[in-house]
Amino acid sequence: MTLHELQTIYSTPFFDLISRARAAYLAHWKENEVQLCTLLSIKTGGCSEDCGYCAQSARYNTGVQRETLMTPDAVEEVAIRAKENGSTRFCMGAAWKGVREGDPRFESVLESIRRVSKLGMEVCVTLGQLGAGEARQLKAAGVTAYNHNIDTSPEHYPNIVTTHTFQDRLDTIGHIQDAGMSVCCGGIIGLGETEDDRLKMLEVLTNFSPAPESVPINCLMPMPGTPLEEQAPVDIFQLVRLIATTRIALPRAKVRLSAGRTRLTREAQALCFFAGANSIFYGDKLLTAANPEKDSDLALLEELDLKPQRPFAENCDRMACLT
Ligand code: SAM
Ligand code: DTB
Ligand code: SF4
Repeated sequence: MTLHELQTIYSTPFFDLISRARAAYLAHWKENEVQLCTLLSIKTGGCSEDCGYCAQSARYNTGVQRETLMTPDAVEEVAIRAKENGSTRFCMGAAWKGVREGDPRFESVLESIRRVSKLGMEVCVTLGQLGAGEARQLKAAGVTAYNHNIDTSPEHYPNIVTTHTFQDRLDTIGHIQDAGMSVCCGGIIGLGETEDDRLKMLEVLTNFSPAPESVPINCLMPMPGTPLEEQAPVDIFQLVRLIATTRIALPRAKVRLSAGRTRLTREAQALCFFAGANSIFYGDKLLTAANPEKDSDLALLEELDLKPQRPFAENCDRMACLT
């Protein structure tokens, strides 16, 4: 899609926009379901990169304690509990610039992936930059989707990160696609970007081939000690418009209402679900930041008559099961 097409959708009168997004959702998704994904930080803090929003960058004093890589046994234990709690997707994140074939830490992550994939959940990892060889090994180990966000528009990206480029992100995404993994790619809003920057980000996502399987939309959680700690919260109607536009532009993608839900009311989240969000991170911690309590999320879904998505093995008409 072009920027102009996205601007036209985004600026539709609000209720017409969310009605259209709801129709796009109903045309492509059978049930009022929300996927619950568990996120686990398998290696926390001490990252070489300077992403201005991130509490895990070694360049800022954020108070995040560095932790070494979790062992496959420890990861497996958390994954078993996540499955018991109803998660159908398990996402492991590492605060690294990237991964290299032959590095013992990469071998350890491959073993963790093999263990989690045997449990029957979708396996997602976010390990930073990778090349063709690393991507092939991850696919062979059982990765369903690789999360690598473009985060903002190509123009705004250098204002947020200087240690790697927007093109580096696209190159990694190309390797993920070539290896046959699904791409989970989205961004953050609230980084001081314009609404057009958000649509330019969406323009890049809509031109991926194949289209991203999931699109996380994070609202900046301003982390003390980072350059973006003073950023103002995102306007809820701008968030809803962006979700609706994403649902219309990428109707088959899981649109994940990601970081920042602790600052959204129940009513705001209901609007986001109506506008097409159909996935959330479930569990009281994201990587380092807070997320709503499990019980309050389950209560919210129940009040909205939304069901947690069934495990993908029972749900095989979805794109995610085919990958
Ligand atoms: N190091 C890997 C990378 O950069 O892709 C993976 C981990 S990184 C923490 C994953 C994503 O989390 C980022 O791309 C960003 O979209 C999101 N994120 C990180 N810190 C955030 C914050 N403070 N608020 C909102 N989203 C954040
Ligand atoms: C994504 O887009 N959001 C998640 C996941 N992918 C890895 C991470 C959110 C991180 C929020 C900040 C933190 O916990 O430090
Ligand atoms: Fe490192 Fe990823 Fe955080 Fe950037 S977003 S500092 S690459 S962990």
